[in-house]
Amino acid sequence: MELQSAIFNEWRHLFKLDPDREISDERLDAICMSGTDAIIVGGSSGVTFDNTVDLMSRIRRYEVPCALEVSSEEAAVPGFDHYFIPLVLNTDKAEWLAGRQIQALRKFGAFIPWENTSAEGYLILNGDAEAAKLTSATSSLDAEGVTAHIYMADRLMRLPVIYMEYSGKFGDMELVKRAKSMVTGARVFYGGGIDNADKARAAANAAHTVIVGNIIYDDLEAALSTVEAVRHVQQQ
Ligand code: 1GP
Repeated sequence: MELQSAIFNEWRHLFKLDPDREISDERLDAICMSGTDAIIVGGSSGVTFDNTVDLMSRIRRYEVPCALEVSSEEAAVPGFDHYFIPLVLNTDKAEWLAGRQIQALRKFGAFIPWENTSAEGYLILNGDAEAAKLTSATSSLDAEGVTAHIYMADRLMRLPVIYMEYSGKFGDMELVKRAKSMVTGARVFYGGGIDNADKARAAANAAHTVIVGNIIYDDLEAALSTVEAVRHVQQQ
């Protein structure tokens, strides 16, 4: 099985939709028809089987690829194009790195579509984010700390994706660039605080893939402007 040829290797721009948040048909239509490379479904809390199935079936009316970030075993829903399993790398609480995941694998390991499933090594870098509080993440990493985590994720664990997560806040692009310059196999995802075309461009210059979340719900036009902005940034 060749993980490195995965579907997401060509993805530059993603919209992230939260099953626990309301979105109108009109807004969803605009997002799915925006030209984004894919939709990723996920959230830090309130994600259930029912609200995930509901959102997936609405996105499925469109051709856009759709991936699920499986953050709780109850919300593992079949029918997505790809599955990401988050492993939080910058926490002392092992349950978020491999504990809950192993509990889920005990039950569902034999049913997982492995060829469409990838681990995502998360670095949660905004201490105010819900995910940081939930997982007790050590979010204040300096350049040396990020470097060590990238060695761990990319060289030792050989994870296919490293997700630099600043959810709710625009992050330190120098750290993101550093991560991208270091990786040998992983793809660097960046998400957090992208709410206009300029920030989308800056993030697309720093990371392989940029993820736009909150602004979808707050300012649809601004969200849509990020698609075009990312498309015009050449991948280095
Ligand atoms: C959240 O990284 C994503 O998991 C996107 O962040 O919601 O701040 O855009 P925002």
